[in-house]
Amino acid sequence: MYAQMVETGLKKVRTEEDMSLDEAAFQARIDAGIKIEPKDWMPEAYRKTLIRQISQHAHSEIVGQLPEGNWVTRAPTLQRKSVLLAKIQDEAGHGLYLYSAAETLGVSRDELLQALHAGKAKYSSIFNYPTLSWADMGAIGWLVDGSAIINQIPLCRCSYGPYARAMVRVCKEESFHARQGYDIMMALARGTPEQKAMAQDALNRWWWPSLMMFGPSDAESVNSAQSTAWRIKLFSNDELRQRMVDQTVPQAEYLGLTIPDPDLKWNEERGSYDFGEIDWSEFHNVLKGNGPCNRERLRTRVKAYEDGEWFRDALVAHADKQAARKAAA
Ligand code: FAQ
Repeated sequence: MYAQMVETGLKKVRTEEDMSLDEAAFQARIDAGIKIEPKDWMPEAYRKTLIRQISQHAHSEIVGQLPEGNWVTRAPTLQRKSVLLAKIQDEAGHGLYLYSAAETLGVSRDELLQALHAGKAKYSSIFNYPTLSWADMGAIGWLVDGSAIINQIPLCRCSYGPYARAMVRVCKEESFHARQGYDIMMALARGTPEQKAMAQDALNRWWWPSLMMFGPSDAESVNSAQSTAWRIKLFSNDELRQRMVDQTVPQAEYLGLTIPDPDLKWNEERGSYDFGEIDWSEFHNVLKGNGPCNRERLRTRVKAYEDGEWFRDALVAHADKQAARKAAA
């Protein structure tokens, strides 16, 4: 079945000649822009790729609550506190839609969580960095949610129906998140010299990790070619990263802040910014579990899961009781 493959960069993509009749029909539906739904036939590798990506995405949303959760009790005003709280609750909601979307592929939420808690499943590298000041709430909303939107808008048109539909609502909420982050940055940038310095420091620390969120360069992205053929990915990691830089530089200029990249330069010919080399050794180190907060994040998630066991048990007991009552009626 996997006899003939075509090399595309680092990744092997299945050609028409390799495909069974079912697989060729499946690929033709994807090429025609028809959504794949849970009960449709799909190649095992497509199912596995989606489970991998959607569950990593769900884990990112859930673990992603932790860096901001750190500042709920220290938000400077009641309004900032309620906005931040609402945003963090939205992230929990995103995790839940995404776990539900993954479950439509025949995997249970418990299995997915076990993989996360055992350190086997990935979540976004960005959430392994500490939040040292209130300005980090601004930088996360502006840069991290901003990057998430750029990555996720195309996913609203991806080939798998439940994932694409979940993304529509997620993207709407992410837009509010990015806006609230920029609003914090604006208040700080227009504040006292100390506040502006705090905003600059947050930008300095979050800029490069935000660029890393888009994943390895196209030349090193092992999953891109096949995911693109299956329309799980509509744009490459580098294309989306470039979009983020082009969109964000003018926003930084408006704030009067400096992007921490001496090589950043407008390229007249390309009509976009050239930017400096990303430190990929830092990215790989974070992925290996050695970022500044990896261990703390995982420990916190495992503890929250264990502490919530009584509540999950109560829900199941209640559901069982309801089902028994219905059956007896
Ligand atoms: N962190 O071959 P590729 C958010 C892994 S949500 C960790 O390019 P692919 C909202 C990748 O999994 C943020 N691992 O892989 C929020 C693969 O390893 P594997 C999450 C990364 O799948 C805001 C290996 O490297 N968003 O922020 C990362 O084609 C604020 C090779 O990479 C999504 O998950 C990374 N940054 O492309 C919440 C969006 N990058 O799995 C709270 C959906 C790569 O083979 C507060 N996901 N890796 O072992 C995607 O679009 C893709 O999965 C990519 C990676 C682009 C992340």
